[in-house]
Amino acid sequence: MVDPLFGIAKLDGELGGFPTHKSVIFSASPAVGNEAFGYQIVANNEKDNKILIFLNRTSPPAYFKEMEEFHFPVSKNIFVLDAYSNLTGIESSGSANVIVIKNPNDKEEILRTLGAELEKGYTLVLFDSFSLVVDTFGFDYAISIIAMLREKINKSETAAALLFTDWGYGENERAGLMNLTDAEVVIRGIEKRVIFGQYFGVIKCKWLPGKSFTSTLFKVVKPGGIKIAIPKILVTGPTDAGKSSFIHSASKNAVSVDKLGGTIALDHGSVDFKGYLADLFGTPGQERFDPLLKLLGGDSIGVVLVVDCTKPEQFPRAIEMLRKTETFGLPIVIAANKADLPGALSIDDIKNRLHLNNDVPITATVAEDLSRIDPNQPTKLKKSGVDEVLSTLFRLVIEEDLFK
Ligand SMILES: Nc1nc2c(ncn2[C@@H]2O[C@H](COP(=O)(O)OP(=O)(O)OP(=O)(O)O)[C@@H](O)[C@H]2O)c(=O)[nH]1
Ligand SMILES: [Mg+2]
Repeated sequence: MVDPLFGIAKLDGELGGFPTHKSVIFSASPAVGNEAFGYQIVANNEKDNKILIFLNRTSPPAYFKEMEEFHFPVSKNIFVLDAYSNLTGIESSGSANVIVIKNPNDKEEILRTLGAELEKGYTLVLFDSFSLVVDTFGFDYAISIIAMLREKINKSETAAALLFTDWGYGENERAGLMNLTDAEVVIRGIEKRVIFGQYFGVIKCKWLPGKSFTSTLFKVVKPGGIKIAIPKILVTGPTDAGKSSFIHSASKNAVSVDKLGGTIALDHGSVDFKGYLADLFGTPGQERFDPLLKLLGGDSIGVVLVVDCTKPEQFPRAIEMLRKTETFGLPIVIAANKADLPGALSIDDIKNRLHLNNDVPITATVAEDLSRIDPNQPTKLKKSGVDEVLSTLFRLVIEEDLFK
């Protein structure tokens, strides 16, 4: 077995993976779904872990169909304890990997069957859904299930995830339940008449006492699963530094409003990279468009400052643009672009001449505009450092807490 992961970089980073002997509850407000967290965890561990899904929310075939819609593999390492089918009268799939509860209303049978299964060497157990256990049988029974689960995972190499929808239960009962789990991740919607965004954040982790955590926007996409959503990254810098090229290199579907090779309005590109979805907005570089800078900078949550590393005379202009976009103070990464050209300055040289804080990351990049390369002509695509700039910036951005 390989230690389980959440399969969501932010959670794996903050919690150090999904340690065995631990239970993590995902509590979602009713308006947002939490099922995708289960699919994500299952999909990221099916290769190296033996997984048991306690399923009372839907039927095993419906569950696997949903996995396929995410393009997640359904392997023989995934077992389902089916506490659903016999409620509906629909026969369970009968597959070797499905263990059927004869009477899903019989809490003794559930406790007994689950207890027996938990002796069978599963390394990961998922409850989908634990709040349905509470709704059907009450808090006392749910607590007895967690107590049994804790006892079993304490003495075996098992980790457990519980999906929970928070239907406004009593504070004391809820707290009693949460206290029995090792970590709690809340999943919430940003609501204003409609839900226009979702975020999650760890609010408790017993194995990392004293550590503080931040909340993160996310999207659920099919195929793909849970992606960290970064709504707006600003890409700015002097004329011709390579901002439009950077955005085209970083994203598959970028568009630019250009005239005679220079940007006159903006660039936009969507990035799907390492579990992140981000929207990049590029500014023009020419001074005559400066009135646009503040507008384009608004609502950004991170900045890429692109400079041409053969043109230090433009560096004061780069700093002026940062000021005019009113983005000082946001996480920022410098793309020291055109690093392939003769006369490119060293990273240290650029740092000194830009007079920026020493801890601002700088990466040498080559970002030739791939969209301008004739697809019919054989050519060597030049691109380097672009992904590194993105991953550094994404890491800085998600360390900031948007919701505190
Ligand atoms: N050699 C080299 N050329 C580059 C690189 N990045 C961009 N270029 C070239 O530099 C020129 C300017 O690139 P753009 O991406 O249009 O620059 P920009 O910053 O968007 O320019 P404005 O929008 O006018 O401010 C183009 O001809 C690009 O092909 C690079 O890394 N190396
Ligand atoms: Mg441009």
